[in-house]
Amino acid sequence: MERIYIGMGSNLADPAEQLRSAIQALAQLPDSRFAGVSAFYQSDSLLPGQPRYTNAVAAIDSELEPLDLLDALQAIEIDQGRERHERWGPRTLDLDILLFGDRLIDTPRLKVPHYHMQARPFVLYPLAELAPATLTLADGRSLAQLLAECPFVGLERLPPIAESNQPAR
Ligand code: A4P
Ligand code: MG
Repeated sequence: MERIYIGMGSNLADPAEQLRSAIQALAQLPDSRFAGVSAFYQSDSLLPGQPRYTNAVAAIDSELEPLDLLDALQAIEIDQGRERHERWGPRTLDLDILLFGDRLIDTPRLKVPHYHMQARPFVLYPLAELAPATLTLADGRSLAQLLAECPFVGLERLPPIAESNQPAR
């Protein structure tokens, strides 16, 4: 089993509901165990003119190979109505593999750690709810260092509603 962190984002069609559905789907992944989810966070889109995003990070422990997990995540995105028209376009659901154990993956379809995670508050702050501050990325920087360089600006942490983010058991 390897610990995998998955970044979730949505800015269309009731984003919080999209994330809750994604959590239920992640809890059903084969050969995997759901290990937790952060609070939900809202922030403006990095691209102007798009609706605000809701983001969260989930953790799973899995025996899936990275590309099999990517296939499964893309199937969940499509299942929830994701249409790819333009890069960075608005989306019902985006699932990014942030970290996969301590693997460094650099293939055409999959790059891990996820390329932009190190400077995005809407990734780092929810990740910090689940991962130890001593967690170290492939470039040697710890999560604590990345957080120190990434101010909590423009981010709104939504109050957790009693266990509503957790998958049904
Ligand atoms: N791919 C490569 N590595 C990975 C990985 N680690 N995890 C490939 C998942 N996929 C990975 O992804 C394009 C291709 O990346 C996939 O086919 C896969 O083979 P995509 O999801 O179709 O494209 P995208 O999401 O439009 O592009 P990208 O670069 O992933 O965009 P981002 O970085 O997700 O940015 N503002 C806020 N506040 N919150 C957001 O979540 N997100 C974006 C999109 C812009 N602004 C945002 C947010
Ligand atoms: Mg993506």
